[in-house]
Amino acid sequence: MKVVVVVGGVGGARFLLGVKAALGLPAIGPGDSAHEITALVNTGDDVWMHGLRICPDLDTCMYTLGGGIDTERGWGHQGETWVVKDELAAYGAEPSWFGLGDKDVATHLIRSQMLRADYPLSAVTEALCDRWQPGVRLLPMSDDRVETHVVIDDPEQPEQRKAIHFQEWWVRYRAEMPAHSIVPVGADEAKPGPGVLEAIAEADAVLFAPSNPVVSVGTVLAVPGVRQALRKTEAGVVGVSPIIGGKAVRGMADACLTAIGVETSAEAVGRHFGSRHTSEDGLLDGWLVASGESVHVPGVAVRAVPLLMTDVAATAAMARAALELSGVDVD
Ligand code: FO1
Repeated sequence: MKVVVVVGGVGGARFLLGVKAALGLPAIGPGDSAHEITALVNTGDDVWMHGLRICPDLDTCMYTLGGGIDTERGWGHQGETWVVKDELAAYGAEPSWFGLGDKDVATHLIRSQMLRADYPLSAVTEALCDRWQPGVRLLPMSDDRVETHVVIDDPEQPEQRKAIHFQEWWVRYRAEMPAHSIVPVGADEAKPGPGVLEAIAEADAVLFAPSNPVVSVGTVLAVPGVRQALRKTEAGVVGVSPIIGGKAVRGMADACLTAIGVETSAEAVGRHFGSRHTSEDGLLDGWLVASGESVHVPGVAVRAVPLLMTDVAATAAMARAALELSGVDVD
């Protein structure tokens, strides 16, 4: 079976552990199975810092599925140290608010070196995954530069507005400054990465992980051609709500939803993605919401199941429910 999952960072990586388990693969590391899982990963969070290209969502998926992640933080290596970060701060090198881990620096050095040698991000990711063996194919949504910027009131001149990189809004300001708009800069000129459209066309099932519907799933959908491929594929397309009981499970999906004028509820997000069959730009056939919630999304089959990814078994049950809702039967 070919399963495609649209993912962002922490939530997406955790969901992929469950998709692997649901298909009989070990959650961590490679496994031999007739099933093929392809993750279409958001690259809008990517950023140049201290001369290094950082790809948070690709790295979070790679480390989580390869067994290197710090499960507490949800990003970066376990057993990480911060000597380089402290040395940079001693030089007064900005930004000092971003947590650059020593082990992480090795990943960024390899990636930055390869990018400077004109390898595309997809080839870089493949090379890095050679070591980590995530057991799923991690495809950047695009090899072209797309960076999510957030328009806020300028802290220095409140009556002015300014755009800052998503990482600054998210990490430095904890998304506490209201976002007037969220813009995937470069998306219009970006092309889908190698294999992205083919994976969607050949899929037996396409799932939207419970990632941030705006800056993660939304950014992947902003790459020209992706929405059309999703509307055309034979596969059932099923999303998993990242909102439970009107709250974002983690991260700041609520701050992002407010920025685009969508209410923070499973129903509003489901309607935001829309129905593939009864609207001309909708994407969903099915929408998985949390037990006990009564959600109606016109033209979309809604199912309520436990949605908290408390451990791999719970996540595998969610993944199985999503796959069933998409029309495939998981043995
Ligand atoms: N998130 C933080 O909240 N603080 C950090 O200092 C931080 C550093 C960092 C370094 C590398 C990396 O791959 C991710 C990092 N993240 C950090 C997480 C990242 O900002 C977010 O997880 C994603 O961008 C959102 O999906």
